[in-house]
Amino acid sequence: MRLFIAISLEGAIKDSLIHLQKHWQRLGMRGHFVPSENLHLTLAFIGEYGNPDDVTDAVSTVSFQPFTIQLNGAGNFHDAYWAGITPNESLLDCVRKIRHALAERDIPYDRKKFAPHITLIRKGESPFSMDKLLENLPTSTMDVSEISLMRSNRGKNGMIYTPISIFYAES
Ligand code: 2AM
Repeated sequence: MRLFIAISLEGAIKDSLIHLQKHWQRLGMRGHFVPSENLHLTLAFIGEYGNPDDVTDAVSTVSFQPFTIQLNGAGNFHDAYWAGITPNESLLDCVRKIRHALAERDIPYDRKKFAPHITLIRKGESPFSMDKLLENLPTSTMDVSEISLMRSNRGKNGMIYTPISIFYAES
């Protein structure tokens, strides 16, 4: 099954991103807009892996304190359009610990450098340059106290993300 570890978005950050998607749509952006229930920040992408219990065991060993994430900028990678997140030390530390726990158990994951982003549009087509999309970007924050192991399935109408395990911050 296809697995990844992520922060599911909620509250002001989620609202801002939905608002930004609508704003971009009004400006004339076309493409597959990620549905609001699918908005997430990926911390580690595992991909096809048959034993989710292994992953749950590995990530359970990671302890982290609650931390805050903040929207920061936007950009595109080819036809994927995303909103950025400030790579603050608590977030980076949490990601380092998760990836280290996976590596220790030989669980494969995408080792590309972590570039915190939330994909908002796939197969996007913009009628103008990125500059226009960068106007009036939100800077909302979210307090993160849990992280999820997610399963991804291709549904009839797009991807379906289902949490398999949830890991809570130390209080
Ligand atoms: P993306 O939004 O930039 O495509 C589920 O596919 C999540 O894992 C998405 O957030 C996706 O990022 C992320 N991801 C990271 N590395 C990936 C990879 N090598 N293949 C597919 N998805 C990846």
